[in-house]
Amino acid sequence: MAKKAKIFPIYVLNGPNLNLLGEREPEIYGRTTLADIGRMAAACAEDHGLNVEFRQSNHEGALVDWLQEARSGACGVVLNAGALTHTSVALYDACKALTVPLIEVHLSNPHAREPFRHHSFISPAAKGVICGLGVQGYLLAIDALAALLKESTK
Ligand code: CA2
Repeated sequence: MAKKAKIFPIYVLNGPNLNLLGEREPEIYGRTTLADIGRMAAACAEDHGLNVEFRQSNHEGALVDWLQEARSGACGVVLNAGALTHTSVALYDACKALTVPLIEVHLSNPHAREPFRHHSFISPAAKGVICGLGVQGYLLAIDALAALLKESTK
């Protein structure tokens, strides 16, 4: 019998303070919690026959470790690096080293906010960037990765 190829999960990685979603600043980030987003992401991936590995850390090094892990353990990455987006060369290097497609996501639109949020160290390493669409952005990113994966396995 022919062996079925293993499909790795989509890593959905979240950076500092995103664990506070739904608790503070609902006017900017909405009322949905990160756990809610995790459940919605899992359901969206399942519709595509995929799984997600959904994680959050307040620590830059943990995110670097997970991005390195994704090189051999993920079929794609959705990254909301939080404020590290605007500061982290280490995350830029880890994103550049990815061997799978990366979609950068932000709940808010950083370009419509303070000037220090206008630059992203992630964007140059990303296949695409989605911002300002709230939780929907995560789901659109999963849809996009599913389409890319389908295209690459044709
Ligand atoms: O809009 C986004 O998704 C951001 O990545 C969120 C980051 C911010 O630094 C980026 O510029 C844009 C902040 C995440 C902190 O989230 C909180 C949620 C609730 C209460 C306080 C912070």
